[in-house]
Amino acid sequence: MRVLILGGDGYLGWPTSMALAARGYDICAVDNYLRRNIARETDSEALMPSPHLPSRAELFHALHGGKIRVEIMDCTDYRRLEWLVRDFAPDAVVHYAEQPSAPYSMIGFVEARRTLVNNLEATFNIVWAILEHAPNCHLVKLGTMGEYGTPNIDIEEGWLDVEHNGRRHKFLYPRQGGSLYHTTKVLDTDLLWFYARTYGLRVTDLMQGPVYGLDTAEAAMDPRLAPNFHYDDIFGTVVNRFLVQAVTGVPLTVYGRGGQTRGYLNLKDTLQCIALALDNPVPAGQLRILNQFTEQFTVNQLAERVRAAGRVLGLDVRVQPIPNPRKEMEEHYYNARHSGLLELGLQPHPMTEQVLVEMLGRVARHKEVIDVRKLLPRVAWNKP
Ligand code: USQ
Repeated sequence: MRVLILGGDGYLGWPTSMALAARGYDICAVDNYLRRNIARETDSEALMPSPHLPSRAELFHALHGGKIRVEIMDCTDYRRLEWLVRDFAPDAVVHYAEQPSAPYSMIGFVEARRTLVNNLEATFNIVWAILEHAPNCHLVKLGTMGEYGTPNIDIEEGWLDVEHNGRRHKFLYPRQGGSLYHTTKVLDTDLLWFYARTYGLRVTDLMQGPVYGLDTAEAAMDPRLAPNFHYDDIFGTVVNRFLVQAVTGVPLTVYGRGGQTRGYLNLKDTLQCIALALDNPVPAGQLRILNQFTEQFTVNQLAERVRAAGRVLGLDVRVQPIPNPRKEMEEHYYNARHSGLLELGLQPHPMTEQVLVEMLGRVARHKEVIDVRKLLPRVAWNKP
């Protein structure tokens, strides 16, 4: 299979590129280093340095033998993107090429517009490049569980049967993103559904929860192949932040009451989900939505897990709730269906104490370069 990976330098894009190349697929990884640039601009650099994409691809080739073609280009440049789709002729595209940080999208006008323009244009352009140059291609797009928000009813997988005045119709499940970033993903889904039902595009939209982990079969070959690990308030997700706080003795920053429930998954499971989506393409004209997470728990429960794992390593982990910089529900009902990927064959790797202990150990090896000033939130929602 020939797979074009947009956003191939990212936390998910790079491990995905290696994992699919290791399966023998022809891979082309595309990136414009947007995340690296924003990280530099906002003083949010990753904990461990990672070489640029061509160097990582060369290293992977030297150690594994698998080949990853690299194109450094911007997916919002339609002429270059359509040239690449014509030239590479993909069977599938995995689309991660989005500004992925919710806090970044809430800093102010410039950051909100950059998020909106990048995310919507990248999605719009890849849709058109496929329609014009590779119409049978399967588009596998990374969405987010955050598209649904935290409604007071069960969350279905993408669609909801609605009965109204005695008649029934199936609609996209109602969505309400909690940040401008999450809202761009809602808009992406609407675009994809329009192009699927109107032009016959085939799409899988994966609604993913926060991902954790550094450990993949290919990344284990050399530390320079590891996925990037951010712990700051812009790119660091709550799991990474709590691990770094535990190692440095900074109290875990639970935002508000800590009852925020999310669906989490191991990076190894993201790689499985992508492979399962690719190996089971959808017919033309279909938008398949799958909820991509394996376990759901609250921020308080996560803090307790990290505290328990810290005890194993002799760390005295403290928890200190702080005022919530975000506008979100802190206690709420949450029950999201996630059977689609299990039915396709996903074998979950749960967040065991052992998994957390291993991650704490990895982080501890870089303790001396951790900058604790990056640990407190700098971005508040609702402050234009
Ligand atoms: N949180 C804390 N303390 C912290 C950091 C976060 O309590 O120090 C809380 C947040 O308030 C939120 C929850 O933890 O309720 C998750 O926050 P997060 O920063 O881990 O995740 P989020 O901003 O939602 O974004 C991340 C990824 C994004 C992906 C999303 C999936 O950055 O790309 O789409 O997870 S989801 O959360 O399901 O929308």
